[in-house]
Amino acid sequence: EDGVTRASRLVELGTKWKNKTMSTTKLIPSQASSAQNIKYILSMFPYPSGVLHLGHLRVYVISDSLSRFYKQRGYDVIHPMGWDAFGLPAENAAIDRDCNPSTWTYDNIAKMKEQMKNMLANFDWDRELTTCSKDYYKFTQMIFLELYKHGLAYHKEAEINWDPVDKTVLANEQVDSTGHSWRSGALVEKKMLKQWFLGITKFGHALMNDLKYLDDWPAKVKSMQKNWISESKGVTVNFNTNDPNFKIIQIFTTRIETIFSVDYIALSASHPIVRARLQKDNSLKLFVENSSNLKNNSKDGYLLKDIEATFPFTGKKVPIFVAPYVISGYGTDAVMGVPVHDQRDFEFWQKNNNSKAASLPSILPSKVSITDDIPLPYTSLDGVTTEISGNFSGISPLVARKEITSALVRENIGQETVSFKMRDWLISRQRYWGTPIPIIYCDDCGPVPVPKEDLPVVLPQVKQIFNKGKTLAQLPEFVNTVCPKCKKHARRETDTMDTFMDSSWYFFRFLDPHNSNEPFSKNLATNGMPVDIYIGGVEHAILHLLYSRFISKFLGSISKWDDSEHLFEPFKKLVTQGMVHGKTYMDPDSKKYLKPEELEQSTDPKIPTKIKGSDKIPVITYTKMSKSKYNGVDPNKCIQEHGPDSVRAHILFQAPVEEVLDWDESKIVGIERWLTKLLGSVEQVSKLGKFSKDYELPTDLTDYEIQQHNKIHNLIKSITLSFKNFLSLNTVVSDYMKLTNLIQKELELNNIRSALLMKYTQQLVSVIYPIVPSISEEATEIINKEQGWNWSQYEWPDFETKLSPRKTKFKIVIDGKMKGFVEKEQGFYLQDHDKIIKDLKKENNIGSFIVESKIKKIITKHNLISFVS
Ligand code: ANZ
Ligand code: ZN
Repeated sequence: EDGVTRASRLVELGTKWKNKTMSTTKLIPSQASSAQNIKYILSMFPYPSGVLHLGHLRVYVISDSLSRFYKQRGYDVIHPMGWDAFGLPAENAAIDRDCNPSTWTYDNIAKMKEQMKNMLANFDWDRELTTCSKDYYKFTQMIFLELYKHGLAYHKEAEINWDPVDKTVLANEQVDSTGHSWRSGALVEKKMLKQWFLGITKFGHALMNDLKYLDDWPAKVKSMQKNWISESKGVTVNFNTNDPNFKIIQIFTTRIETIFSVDYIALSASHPIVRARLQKDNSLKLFVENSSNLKNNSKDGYLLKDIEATFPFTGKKVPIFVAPYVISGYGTDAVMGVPVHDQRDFEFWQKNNNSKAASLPSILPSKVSITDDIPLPYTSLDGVTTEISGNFSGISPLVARKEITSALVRENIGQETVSFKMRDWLISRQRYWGTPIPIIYCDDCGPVPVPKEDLPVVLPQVKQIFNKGKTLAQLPEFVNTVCPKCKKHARRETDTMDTFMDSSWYFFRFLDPHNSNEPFSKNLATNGMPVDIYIGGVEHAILHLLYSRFISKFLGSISKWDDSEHLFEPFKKLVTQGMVHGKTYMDPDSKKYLKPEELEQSTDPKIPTKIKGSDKIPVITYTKMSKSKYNGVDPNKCIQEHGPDSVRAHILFQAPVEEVLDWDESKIVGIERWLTKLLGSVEQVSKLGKFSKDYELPTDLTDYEIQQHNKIHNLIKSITLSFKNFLSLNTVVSDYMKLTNLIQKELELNNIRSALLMKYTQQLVSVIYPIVPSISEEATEIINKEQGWNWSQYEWPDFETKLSPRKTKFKIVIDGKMKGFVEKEQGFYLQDHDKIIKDLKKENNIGSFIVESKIKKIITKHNLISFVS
C-alpha cells in the first residue's frame, strides 16, 4: 500500500468533515437544561499568540474527545472556547511592529480559530468570548466593583515587586523562588508604590480547607496550593513603644512559648513606624532603598535608636530594628526576635548586637540546667520551660503555649490568629493592554468607584504604546474626568488589571455569554457550575487556579451563584496534561544538538538515522521543545501531512493523558494504517448484503457467536469506562484497534452471520467518533450509501452482559495419547492457542502433562484438543 495516498485520503477526510457537528440541546438561556444533564467540559483558554502549539493540541484533543463522548451519551455538553487576550505580548508586539495591540490580537484569534477547526476541535463557538472586548471587560470591572464594595479591593502603599524589563509591578505569585520575574526573567526589584490589592487572604482559610473536598484533583496540584497558601496558626502580641506617634507594635509569632527570651523587635520596610520615619530619617531611607535589592535572607539590621519596645507582661525593654528578613505584608510586619530559639534571629543578633549577650533560653531539654553549655539556638519543642518563664516554668512547651496565650488574651494584649504566606493579590499593572481599573481619584472625595451605569471604562484606542509603561497616563482625554460624587474635576486610575483577573471568572461568562446586564445570571451559573472536567497545564497549578477559586468563592459568598454544598469550588475534576517533548538528536562527540538538515533520515524505519556525511549515529533523547534544540514540531504541518484524526489518535495513543508525551512522528504511520484498514473493513462489511438498520441480537446465537459477541462487548465496555472513569484515552485507542482487528478477522473467517457483523461494525463506527470524528463520519456515509439507510452513529452503544455459554467436555490428547477430560465452555476451543494452553495448565488432572516448550502444533475441535510435540 502507498503511504502517501493513504495519508492524503485521511487529510481529505479531515477537510470534508471539518464543519460537521453533532448538535445537542442548545443551552440558550431561555431553555436552560436541568443541572443534572449538563456536562461542562473546559480546556484552559489560550493566549492568542497566533500559533497553536503541540501543548494546545494535546489539551484540545482531550477536551474535544470527552465532549463528543458525553454528547453521545446524551448529555447537554458545554464545551466553549475563548481568548485570554489582554497582556504584555500583544503590547510588546505592537511596540515592535508599530501596530495596534488590538489588531494584532484579533488577527491572531482568527488564525488560531482556523487551526482549531482544522484539528476538528468542536467548540461551542456561539459561546466564544474575548477578554479584551469591552463586552467582556465591562463585567471584569463590575466584579472589581463588587469586590470594592465588599472591602475586598483596596488601595494601599506597599513594597512591591518591580519588573525592570517589563516595567510593571508583579504579584508575588509571579516572582520565582530566586527572585526573578516569571515572564521576563529579570531580577525583580522592590519599590514602594500605591497599588490596588484584592483581599484573597480573607478567603485563605476556605481556600486551604476546601482543598480536601477536591477528590478529583491531582494530589500534586493540591499540595502546591497548600504550600502556597500556607496557613500558620500563631499569636499576635502587643508591645508598647515610646514612639510619640505609635503606642503599640503588634508582632506575630508561632512560638509564643519563647517570649520570655525576647531580645529585640524587628520591623519590615512596610511597617507604619518605618513608613512614618522615612521622610525624616535619611540614613533609614538609604538603608531601606539599599536593602530592597537584598534577599530576605540578609542579616542586616537598622537600629531605631530613639525608641524601644516594652513587653507589658514583664516590663522587659528591647531594642527595635528595621530588618529586610522581615517579609512585608506577612503576619503583622513585625516579629519578636528570639536569638536563643530561632536560627535566623540568632544570626541577626550576632551580626547586629555583638556587645550584648542574648537572653537565657526559656525552653531546654528536660535533664539540662539553664547554666549548662548547650548549643544554641535550641529550636526543638521537646523539653520543659525554664525559670526564665516565670509563672509558666517547669511545664511542657506546648502547655506553656496554651497557658501564655490565655494569659495574654485575658490581659487584652494578645490574640490567637492565623497568618497566610499567601499575600493579598496585587492587581495593578502599569501597562496599557489590560482591563482599566474603574476608579476615579478626586481631590476632595479620594478614590471613587465608577458608577455601574458608566461601565465599561473603555480602554482608548491609541496610535502609539509607550515603552515606559505609562501609556494611559499620557492620554489627557482618558485621564481627565469628573468626580461621580461631587462632579468636580477628577482623574482616572491609569493602571490596568493583572490579566489573571480576566481569567479568574471566564468560566462563569461562558454559561451566559451574551448577557448585557450582568456578568452572568445566577440561574445559569448555578445550573452549569461547577465545571465538570477542567483540562490544562500544570503550570497553572497555583496562580490561575487559586485566583479562580477565590473569585468563585467570593461570587458565591455574595449570592451570585449557588451550589448545594456551599463550597463554591469552580472545578470539580482537574486534569493536568503532561508536556509534549520533542525528539532531540545530539552528536555523541561534540555533544551539540543537531538540526534536521544535519541528519540523514531514512524512510525505512529499520535503518537508523545518521549524522550526514558520516557513519555516526546521533544520541536520541526527548526533551522540552525549544528553538535551541531544534526539536520543535508544528502541529499544523503535521495535520496537513497526516490528517487531523491521525494526529488526534496519535497524540492520545502515545502516552497517558497526565504523562509526558514523547512526540515521535514516525509512529503515526501505524495510526494511518489502522484508520485505512478500518474504513476498508467498513466498506467490505457493508457490501456483505442488505441488512436492517436496527437489527436486534438474535436469540439463537451459536457458541462461537456468543464468544465473539462477548469479546466485542468487553471492548466496548472497556472503552466506555476508560472515557468515563479513568480518562485513560491511550487505552481507548488501543481498544479501538483491537475492535477493528476482531471485525476484520471475522470478515475473513466468515463464522458469524453477516447481519451481526454489520451490527458490530456500526458499534465500532459509533465508539470511534469521539477521537477520530472524520473517520467515523466517513464510515457512516459508506454504510448509509451501501445499505440505503439514514443511520446516525451518534448514539453510544450499550454493552450487553455476557451471555453464559453452555459447557462441554473436551478430550485432551497429547502425542496421540488420551490424558483425560476437561469441562469447559463450548467455545473454549476457538480461543487463541496461548490462552488454551494457559487455561489447561491450570487443570489438576492434565496440567502437568503440558510442556509448552515442546508443543509444535495444537489441533482443536468442538470436543477435542490435541497437542503434537
Ligand atoms: C518568635 C519566634 C521564636 C519565632 C522562635 C519562631 C521561632 P511561619 O511558620 O512561617 O508563619 N515571622 C513573623 N512574621 C514574619 C515576617 N513578616 N517575616 C519574617 N518572619 C516573620 O513562621 C512564623 C514565625 O516567623 C514567627 O514566629 C516569627 O518568628 C516569624 F523560636 O516569633 B517567630
Ligand atoms: Zn469628588
